[in-house]
Amino acid sequence: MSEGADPSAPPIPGVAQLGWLRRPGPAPQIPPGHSVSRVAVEHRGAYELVDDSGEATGALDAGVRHAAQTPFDYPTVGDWVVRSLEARHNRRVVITDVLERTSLLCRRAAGPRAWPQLVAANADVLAVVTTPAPTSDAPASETAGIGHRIEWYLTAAFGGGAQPVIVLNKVDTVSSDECDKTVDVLRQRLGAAAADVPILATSALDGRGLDRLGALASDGATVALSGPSGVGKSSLANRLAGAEVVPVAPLSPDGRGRHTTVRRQLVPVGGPRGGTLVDTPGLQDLIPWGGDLQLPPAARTVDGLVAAFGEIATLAQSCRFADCAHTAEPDCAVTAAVAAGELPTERLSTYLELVADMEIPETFGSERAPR
Ligand SMILES: Nc1nc2c(ncn2[C@@H]2O[C@H](COP(=O)(O)OP(=O)(O)OP(=O)(O)O)[C@@H](O)[C@H]2O)c(=O)[nH]1
Ligand SMILES: [Mg+2]
Ligand SMILES: [Zn+2]
Repeated sequence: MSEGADPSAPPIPGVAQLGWLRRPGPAPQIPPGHSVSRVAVEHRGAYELVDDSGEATGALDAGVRHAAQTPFDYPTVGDWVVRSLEARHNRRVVITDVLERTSLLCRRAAGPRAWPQLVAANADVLAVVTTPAPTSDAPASETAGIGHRIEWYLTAAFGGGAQPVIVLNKVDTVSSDECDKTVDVLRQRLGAAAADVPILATSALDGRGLDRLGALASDGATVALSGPSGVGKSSLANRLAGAEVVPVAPLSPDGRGRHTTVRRQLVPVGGPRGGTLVDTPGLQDLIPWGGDLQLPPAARTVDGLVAAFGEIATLAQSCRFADCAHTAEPDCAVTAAVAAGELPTERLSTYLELVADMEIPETFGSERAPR
């Protein structure tokens, strides 16, 4: 329990491992007959909750549901919620409040309409899982994992208040030279962000590097695992949990993932001094939500785009126009850097695509959530 909490109050069953002690600020007032739990799994209209006293299924209080305007008002995996101790309807406890988030990973859902999909709340770290070159003759930049736009994940993490790390999994499938080469390619690819983004080499098969990943998910910290299908997110979660908590399936014959994981799920790892992982379904690309994430100001210490594309942000200060789009404008310092070979073309094209995809129509927010 946080400092300043009433010592005579019943112990709040938000356990250290689930991250309750990491929450900043004073402990919230919990009404009598209620306690706090963390959302482990989200179903349509129901939530699997975990806390010290075990597991429960919760449903959103009707008043909270009616007041909800956008997807940000609904609980998501990783959220801390206030819930009734007693089950009321259909043996479900009632969720009466969603506590303020310390971070939020949010993507723009696929489809013609811009709509935010909350991926995980209160994650301290976003681990972007990828894989090294599967064969020695494949160029390192065209590997299964690195083909996706890794900077987009970093933008979502930085902008949502989570620390990104890159996890290069399946290093047992390549030589140590190939692994080193892939790490170098990744570092170059990340430009100025490379200094702020650790790269971990792991194998869920032989256990290499798992201590480093496990160390990130200790002392109540939450690590969300994201990345394309088949890179081994669920295998890493199971390995660190020491049990088959989430399903894993073989790759299809062409070496692609099968989208085995179909739901986001909190996976406690490492015992009482440990933390939690969030296993997520494979995503070929993650378009960060470009609108307001409704986080407290302290959670958004950096703008995601600036943090993920620092060298472009620096160059842009020398463009002639303050609102330069870095495409065909005269005296554009960014396109000039590309022409001079100082900024990789792919880095700028990834950036421009991202800026276009993150655009949010003005009308968002005035519509009701589609549930
Ligand atoms: N050689 C090797 N195989 C691995 C490793 N990690 C996972 N695999 C295998 O890769 C396949 C896919 O693993 P998953 O853990 O299901 O991958 P995922 O990222 O969770 O995939 P989705 O749930 O579809 O997003 C399985 O056959 C695993 O056994 C690893 O470190 N080395
Ligand atoms: Mg999986
Ligand atoms: Zn410019």
